[in-house]
Formats: sequence, structure tokens, C-alpha cells
Amino acid sequence: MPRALVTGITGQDGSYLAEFLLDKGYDVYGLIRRSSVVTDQRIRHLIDRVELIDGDLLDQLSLIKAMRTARPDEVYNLAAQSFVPTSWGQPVLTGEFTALGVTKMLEAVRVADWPVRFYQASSSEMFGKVQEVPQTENTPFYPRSPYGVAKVYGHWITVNYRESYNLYACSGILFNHESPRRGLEFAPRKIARAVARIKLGKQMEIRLGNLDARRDWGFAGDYVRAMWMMLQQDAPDDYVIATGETHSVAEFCELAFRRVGIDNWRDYIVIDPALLRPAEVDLLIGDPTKAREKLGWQPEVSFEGLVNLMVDADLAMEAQS
Ligand code: NAP
Ligand code: F7E
Repeated sequence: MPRALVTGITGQDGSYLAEFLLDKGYDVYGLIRRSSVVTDQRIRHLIDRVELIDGDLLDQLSLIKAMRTARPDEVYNLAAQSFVPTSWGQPVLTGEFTALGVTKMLEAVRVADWPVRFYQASSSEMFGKVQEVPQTENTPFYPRSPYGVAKVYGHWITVNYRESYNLYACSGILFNHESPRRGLEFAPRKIARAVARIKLGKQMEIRLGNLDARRDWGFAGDYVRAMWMMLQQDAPDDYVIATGETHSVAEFCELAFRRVGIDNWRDYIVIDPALLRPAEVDLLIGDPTKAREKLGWQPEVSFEGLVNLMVDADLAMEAQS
């Protein structure tokens, strides 16, 4: 049985990746940090099938111990402070988790005395103020938030460990991916949930920031498949994972409201200046040609399919609560 260690297993991607790896026959170990509240909601249905190991990206020794316990063939480093606005409020913490945390995990992999393949969760936020449209693996980075800056560090330290120590280390440059398991603070989930609540008469309006920002949005279930594919190649490399389409936040709102039969969607939106960012990423659109040609990866869920599945899931959930 192949063995995998997943950091960030309690997050959106960690939960989909754990399901995917279990289906492939892996023994799955997940790093989980101590908390006074329960954080395993997204993996509760898997709890008898995964092994959870206490550890924190801030604590080097805990990562080395996690490696010794799991003895993984593959490490997926998904843990991070991942919410962009928080990175302005807590830039140092974001740097410690999202940037230096990668080095700590790479060090734990480097000192292992068995072969390990490493995946780093890099981000389209590294492109920020985009220098090229669409963005490829060769597009220069210009991050626009402390989060984006930290991810650039995580990307380059991964490349550096590959080149310095001959590690099998890949950086997946993933564009925004969403699901019903997405955190409530991210725009697509915030919109899907609010639309469901408005339809059910539980909420009157949605407060949003910049409706003109454009993102290349895909489905998280499709994207974790790409992570695994990257670690199954003969040689390690970096890949853009995206749909190749871009849509505005306004378009997301329009489709979400349409799903519940509401056409006058703008009447429900309140623009809140407090939700505007100090520096915005206006446009992201990825070119996934390399992933398609080399990995054979393609997304299966369309933009409209994604909006519909998220609204439907929140409608079902809100109708019960
Ligand atoms: P998420 O839902 O925010 O999950 C983050 C995970 O990291 C959680 O399990 C969290 O644990 C864990 N974590 C945070 N700080 C930690 C620490 N100090 N030690 C150990 N664990 C820690 O994020 P996601 O959407 O699944 O994204 C997964 C990764 O991909 C992240 O690195 C993110 O930056 C990156 N990424 C995401 C996207 C996207 O669109 N989703 C796109 C590109 C890149 P708790 O449950 O305890 O908080
Ligand atoms: O914002 C705009 C906001 O927070 C998307 C993370 O997973 O993807 C994610 O980062 C857009 C931005 O995601 C609201 O200004 C408008 O332009 O859903 P988001 P993000 O910042 O793109 C990347 C790839 C990651 O790596 C990150 O970890 O939507 N927007 N109004 C809003 N955004 C939020 N959150 N809330 C609003 O009310």
C-alpha cells in the first residue's frame, strides 16, 4: 500500500485529497494541529480510515516526528493561512505558516532516510498584478498581498530543494477552486450560502466588496486529482492547474441567483467598502496546456456546474438547519 502524509487535511483540499487517496488504496496520514474546538468536520466521514498525527507547521520537530510515524511515500503540503484579507491583518503569522512552514516541511522530508515525493500547494495569487494573459508556468510573479508574497517564497524554496538536494518536489500553481466544503469567508461560498438563505427567507442581502474582480474558478475535486498526478510522473516539475476561463464576481452572483429563480440579483447586493482590499488582483486566467499535455489532466466541472452544485448544496444544508 502506498502511504501519504497530508498537511492541512482538515481544510477543503485536504478533505477531497484524503478521499481521493483512500479510493486509490493509500494509507492516509493527516497532520492536525491542536485546537480547543473540533476541526475535523470536513473529514468526519473518513475518521475511521485516516490516521491523524498531532503537529504544527510552526514546530519543526513535530513535522519530523510526523514523517517518522507515517513513513510516507508522498507528502502533500496543503497547510497554510489561506485567506488573503487575513494576510494584511496578520502578515508575520502568514509568513511563518505559508512561507517558512514550507521550508520546515521540506527539511523534514530532506532528513528522511527513504525516498519521498513532495507536493507544494502554490497559488495563482503569485501572479497578482498579472504580467501576461493567460498565466503559464513561465509568467513572472507579481504578488499583491502578504499571502501572495509568502506563496512565492514557498514556490521558490520548493524549486530550490529540488535543485539543491535532488528531491522529487513539485509546485502546483493552482487557480481558485471551490466546493460546498469551502470556508464561509471566501467569495464563492459566501455568495452560494447567502443566495440559499435569501431564497429561504433567512437573509435579506449580501455584503460584498469588488464585484469586478475576475477569477479562473474550478471545482476542488478536479484539482486534488492534479496534485496526485504531479507526483506520479518520471520527473518532478511545476504545473499551472486552471480551467482557462475567467469570470467576474458579478457573474458568479448572477448565476447563483438564477439557480434559485431570482433575476433582479443586484437588488440584494450591498457594496461594503470595508471588504475592498488594500491591493486587488483584478484578473486571473490560467493556461493549463502543460497539465493537459504532460499529466493528461482536464477539469470535469464547468463554471456553471460549479455555481449550481454549490448553491444546491447550501440550499439543502440551510433547509435542514
Ligand atoms: P483551507 O481550507 O484554508 O485549509 C487550510 C488547512 O491548513 C487547514 O487544515 C488548517 O488547519 C491547516 N493549517 C493552517 N495553519 C496550520 C499550521 N500552522 N499547522 C498545521 N496546519 C495548519 O485551504 P484550502 O482551500 O484547502 O487550500 C489548501 C492549500 O492550497 C493552502 O495552502 C492554500 O493556500 C492553497 N491554495 C488554495 C487554493 C484554493 O482556491 N482553494 C488555490 C491555490 C492554493 P485548521 O483546520 O486547524 O485551521
Ligand atoms: O476572493 C472578491 C475579492 O476570497 C475572490 C484563496 O483560496 O484563491 C483564494 O483567494 C475575489 C477577490 O479568493 C468579496 O476581492 C468581493 O477579488 O474568494 P476570495 P482569493 O482572494 O482569490 C487563491 C488562488 C488562493 O490561493 C487563496 O488561498 O472576490 N470579493 N467581495 C470578495 N472576496 C471575499 N472573500 N469576500 C467578499 O465579500
